[in-house]
Amino acid sequence: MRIPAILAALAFTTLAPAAPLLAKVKLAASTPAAGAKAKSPKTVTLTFSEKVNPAKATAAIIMTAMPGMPNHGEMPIRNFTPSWSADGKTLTLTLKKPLPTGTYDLRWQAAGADGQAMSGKVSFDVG
Ligand SMILES: [Cu+2]
Repeated sequence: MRIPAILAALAFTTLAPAAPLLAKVKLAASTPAAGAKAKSPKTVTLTFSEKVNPAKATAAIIMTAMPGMPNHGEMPIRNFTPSWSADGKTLTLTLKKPLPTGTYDLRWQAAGADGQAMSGKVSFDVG
């Protein structure tokens, strides 16, 4: 069951205190948000809790399901261009074509000031 895990993740994000110095980097926000249903997004963003090292950051958009395909498997979406905000906290993935209807995992890895690579994922739907 996925919804309680998503709610727990949201609660954690909301209740987490301000990051102390050299805290592990974590995801502060994303668009689409975890559990959201988006309409044909053409950009996907990840905002981290602190400035991250762009050279050590990765992001992948994986389509995990789509209507009418029971055994879809994992399908990486590669037609995007990454760019960073001036403050180094937000990564924007600009897609050449809007995401089609389906279910997606947005997987990330990033390291902040402490150099430790952290990772996570955001699951959302498009339709
Ligand atoms: Cu697909």
